[in-house]
Amino acid sequence: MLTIYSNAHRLHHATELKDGVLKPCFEMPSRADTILARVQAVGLGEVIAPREFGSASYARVHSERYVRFLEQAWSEWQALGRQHDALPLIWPVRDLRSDIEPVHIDGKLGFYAMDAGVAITAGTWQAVKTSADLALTGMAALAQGEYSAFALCRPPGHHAAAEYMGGYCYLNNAAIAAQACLDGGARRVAVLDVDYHHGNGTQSIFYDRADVMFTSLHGDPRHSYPYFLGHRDETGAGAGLGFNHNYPLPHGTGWDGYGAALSHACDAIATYAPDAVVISLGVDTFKDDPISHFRLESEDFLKIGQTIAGIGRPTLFVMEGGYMVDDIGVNAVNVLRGFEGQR
Ligand code: OKP
Ligand code: ZN
Repeated sequence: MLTIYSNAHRLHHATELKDGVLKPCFEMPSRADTILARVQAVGLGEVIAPREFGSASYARVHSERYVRFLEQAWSEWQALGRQHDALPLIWPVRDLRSDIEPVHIDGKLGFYAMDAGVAITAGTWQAVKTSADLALTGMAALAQGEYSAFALCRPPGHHAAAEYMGGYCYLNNAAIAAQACLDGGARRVAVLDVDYHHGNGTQSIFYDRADVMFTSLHGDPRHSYPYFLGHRDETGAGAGLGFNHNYPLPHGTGWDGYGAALSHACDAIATYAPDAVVISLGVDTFKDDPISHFRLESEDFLKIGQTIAGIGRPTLFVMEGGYMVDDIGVNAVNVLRGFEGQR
């Protein structure tokens, strides 16, 4: 399987507010390094650099003003003499207005952020746009006849929606790739999100559309981040009604519960008959993940890949979460090897 990778991810290493304290993000550069090392160790296939696509491709699923904000936030922050990571500190909850974009950077950060896990640093935009380019390059490879590809994205993307960032995510790499597939002439794309956390951003972007079916298996949002989306009764709206499927699962879920839900989800995706499948590949479902609560073993990730292969469609894997860095390479690449039939 082709892997698309860039060193640009290293330009982003930020702090997050966790347990009331600013700490280095669990989403750290060594994650991608470990996955790349495993890709090379097992000889998964060629590793190529991304092409540059540019903001117009990102603005197919994000608003132009949001993309502009991401691009300019660090220089606006720095212009005030600030040197630490740019983090939001006020949010437009319920009856505050969220229709007028603030001018001040402190207002803008809150306006465009869902949480305090998305710091912007000097290198963030370069890393973020390159991450989206990885997914777009992977989708371009499928368009040129590759049956599968692995975009080794970092930062991840699935919590980012049309106009907000959150949960370590800035641009929604999977959604940008899915949209590019449609723009290239496909009629239907399925996005399957197997990260531990609900893919709220991807769901939000495609919620009222029938040309992208979104399916997510994740920790029940009553107990797990992102808390405010990902319930079973969110089934789509308007033309998209019936094209959104959530499988919230309880803490402690192991292969029995997970495999059953995944098989059900993949059967529904096969029935949808998409031209291509995009997998939001998180491996934070692993038993030792430090911020998640499922109990998958490393071997179970092979079975995830095998089950996805059963859909029988060209497939782009887009890296999302997974924070047990020691095992993230084995677990992520196990999904890819399982998909390929453990060559
Ligand atoms: C990103 B991805 C829990 C804090 C949660 C945000 C988690 C973002 C996960 N104590 N922080 O979906 O892996
Ligand atoms: Zn996650």
